[in-house]
Amino acid sequence: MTSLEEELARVKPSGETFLTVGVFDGVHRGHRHLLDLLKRQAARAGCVPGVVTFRNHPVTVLRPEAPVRLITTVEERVRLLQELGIETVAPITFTLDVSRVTAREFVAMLQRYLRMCGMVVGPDFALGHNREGTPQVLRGVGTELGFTVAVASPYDDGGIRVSSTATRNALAAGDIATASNLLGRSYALQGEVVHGEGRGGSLLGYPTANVAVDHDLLLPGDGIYATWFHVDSQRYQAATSIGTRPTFGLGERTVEAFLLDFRGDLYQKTVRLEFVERLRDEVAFDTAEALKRQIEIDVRETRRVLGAAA
Ligand code: RBF
Ligand code: MG
Repeated sequence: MTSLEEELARVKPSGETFLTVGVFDGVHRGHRHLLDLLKRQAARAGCVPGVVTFRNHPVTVLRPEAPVRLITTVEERVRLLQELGIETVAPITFTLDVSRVTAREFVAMLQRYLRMCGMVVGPDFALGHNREGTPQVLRGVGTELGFTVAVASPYDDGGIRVSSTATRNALAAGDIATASNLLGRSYALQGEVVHGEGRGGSLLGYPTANVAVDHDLLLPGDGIYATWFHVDSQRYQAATSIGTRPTFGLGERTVEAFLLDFRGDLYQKTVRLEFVERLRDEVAFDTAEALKRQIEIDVRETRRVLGAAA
């Protein structure tokens, strides 16, 4: 058995499945349009709706020189898909070996291991080696092997392109409103609170929770953001800084949240930062004093923004 087959064999669907295949990064509004069709088709055929999703982005394997950072971790994608009623989610690892599997071999595996009775694909979809498995080719294979192929209409939002790439571009520019609009929910980052340098508390009087984020995740562009900090089913207002802290000489890029109304130990907790609005660029201040005065303003701005949004 190949490792792809092993991953597929681990999934135990509760019945025959209607499937779609893709990264589904962000699980954005365009994805949900396709998933709605998938759920309808599955119900009509008496099958379970399922998604085969790549853990890693295929582009990072096919063109390592052009790395793509993800909007959502595979764990978040699985959770979001399940919340949408996708009963069977099969995460698979994209490798060079997987890239060489023909479309026909691939769908035969989906039939064998996931009991696929039908597929839903997007209009620009192509599967398998050299993207040979276009919707038309898949239909032909389906007729032979015994599964149906439905093609979703392009998702149209009054001419706005809803895509993972558009969402990544908005995030990189710090445009949280556009990113959240494309996603159809507030953009958020998840991570674990780790130890920082301790300078925020001792030198600045603004101790921060440093949030360690998966290395293959995209971060919003460097800058200061008004955020909600979710931990232990509570949420707190937080002024969050993403950047290299040039005031103190360039360091590693960190995500640091100053919680406005909370003092206490958060180390090792898994937290979620919900981004509401970008407040400003990160600045190299001449003195710690000057930065401190600016953070005071950031805190006021954060209260204003989140007070209005609450
Ligand atoms: N560091 C900078 O070098 N420039 C900034 O403009 C800056 N703005 C910040 C704004 C807020 C609200 C917070 C919480 C931190 C900011 N920092 C900034 C990061 C700060 O330097 C860092 O938290 C401490 O040095 C501890 O690592
Ligand atoms: Mg800190």
